[in-house]
Amino acid sequence: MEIIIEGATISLLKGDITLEETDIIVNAANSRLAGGGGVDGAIHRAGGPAIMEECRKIGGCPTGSAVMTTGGKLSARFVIHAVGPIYKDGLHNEPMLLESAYRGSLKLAVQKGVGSIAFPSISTGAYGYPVDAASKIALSTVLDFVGDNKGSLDLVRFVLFSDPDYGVYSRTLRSLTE
Ligand code: AR6
Repeated sequence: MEIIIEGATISLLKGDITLEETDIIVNAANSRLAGGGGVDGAIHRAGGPAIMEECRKIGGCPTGSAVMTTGGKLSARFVIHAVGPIYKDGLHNEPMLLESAYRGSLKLAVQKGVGSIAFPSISTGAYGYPVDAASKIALSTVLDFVGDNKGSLDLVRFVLFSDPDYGVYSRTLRSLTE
């Protein structure tokens, strides 16, 4: 599914984000930038050790923030490591922290002057954020950002790892743009 807003394409795909050819792919990292399972494990495996070397130098990243490294062997030139919240009950600042992880990533991409960025569904795997609520935050943050930063990004893509997640993101995008 794809829509164009203010000249920027917002696209949803089902697939493996490590294969994306956008300038940047975003990793759902932890605050120690220590690597792990899920999309984090997949990105480090596919991108090779150069990514972890830079993560070690950076040292860490607070929840709700994002940092950038090389893309190593990936097609993407850069990886943004965004740290989403661990979901408890929705009453511990989780929505604000998730929005801030997305917004911080988008700002870094614009600062770098690149045109395209791909996100996974941050926090909805090991960190337990309900995907419906997370999709609303993810997509509304992106839509707000491209509206406020016209001409800065050509393509913002979400790469969803399952059919159900793709379905949820599609419904949310439709409901936010109708
Ligand atoms: N491409 C796209 N999406 C993927 C891929 C992939 N190759 N692999 C998994 N996903 P998670 P989190 C989806 O757990 O919830 C790690 O250990 C997955 O199905 O990767 O933010 C980190 O080190 C889910 O929809 O990230 C942290 O400690 C989404 O990516 C912690 O997990 C996010 O799931 C972060 O947890």
